[in-house]
Amino acid sequence: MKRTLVTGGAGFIGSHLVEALIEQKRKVLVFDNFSTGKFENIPNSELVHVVKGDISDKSQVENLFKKYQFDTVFHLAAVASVAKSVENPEETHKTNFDGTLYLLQESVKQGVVRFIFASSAAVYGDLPGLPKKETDPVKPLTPYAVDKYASERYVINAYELYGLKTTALRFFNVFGPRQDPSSPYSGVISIFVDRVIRNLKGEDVSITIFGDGNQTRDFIFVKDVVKALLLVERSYEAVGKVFNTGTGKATSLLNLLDYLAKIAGKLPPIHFEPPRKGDIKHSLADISELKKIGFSPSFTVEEGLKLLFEWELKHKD
Ligand code: NAD
Ligand code: UD2
Repeated sequence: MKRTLVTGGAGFIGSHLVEALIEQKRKVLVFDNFSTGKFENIPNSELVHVVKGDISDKSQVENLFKKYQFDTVFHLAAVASVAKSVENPEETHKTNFDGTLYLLQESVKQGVVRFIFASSAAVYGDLPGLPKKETDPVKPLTPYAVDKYASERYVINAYELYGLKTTALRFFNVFGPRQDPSSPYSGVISIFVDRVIRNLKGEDVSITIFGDGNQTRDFIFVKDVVKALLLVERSYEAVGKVFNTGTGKATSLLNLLDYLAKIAGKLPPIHFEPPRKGDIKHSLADISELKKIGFSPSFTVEEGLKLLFEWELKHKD
């Protein structure tokens, strides 16, 4: 039986994908350098084999494909922090662009069946017009977004040029268990839930809202992202295409806090600060293309928040 490769499988989203693949009784290989991923994120199962390695090292990627045969490659490994990509564009480019190219080349050579790439809504930048359609113009504003967009084009073109059956998903704002709340640039939901729980446990913490709190995002629960990844893998219509991956619904930060107050019963003090430089006010996906091939999200933001809150309560000491 061939294995399914998950690059970045020790990370936030990757580890949820690995969990779902195990449920399908598939043999999984996680390739990860553990820069932000954690070993304990990976489900403990005899179906999972973990190889520590770096996608930006061409010979390591070549050796991986020499040693193992893959049916599908889910390529999620990346320096996922936009702030890091701005600080260190050369280093992050090696992972976020070169790494994608090496994986594509080896996948073509080996003849893998499907190649799915984790792109980002960041490719749209700050151009006006909502909700975003896949055919809308892009404006990648950071090294992270430029590398995602360039990788996406290489991924999609690999179908026409070499016959590799590829798909790219532009994830919007993903949230859920195992998202790291430790940086000020972590996903806002991971930060809010962390503060709410620490406050409940008696710590002296507060929540900061940059701007007026009316900014909106298309927050998607991580299990729905996994659902989309597995759906496009099975869909012939998804081959050679890019899909927005969100819920198609906008939620403001103030909405999030209302939900959390209901779920937790109590919120920490809230401070308002000026909007962050470069922040966009609204972001929203048009998901009609993904819907056409059978996608519908299973979780509302409120349901996802409740699950995340309960998970964090159990796992935070
Ligand atoms: P994450 O940081 O938790 O996961 C990334 C994983 O890649 C980590 O396990 C890390 O150790 C690994 N990695 C990094 N560089 C590597 C390298 N050179 N070689 C091997 N492994 C390497 O981030 P995440 O939020 O789970 O993101 C997963 C993917 O989804 C990324 O490609 C990210 O850009 C994309 N994405 C995420 C979001 C979001 O809201 N979280 C939004 C849009 C796109
Ligand atoms: C996401 C990405 C970012 C970049 C951007 C491109 C994440 C975590 N961030 O940023 O890297 O790709 O999309 O458009 O994937 N906020 C607060 N208080 C906090 C933290 C955040 O008010 O403690 C605000 C923040 O200023 C923003 C909103 O919450 O207005 C959402 O922030 P985010 O970083 O979760 O997501 P986003 O879409 O701004």
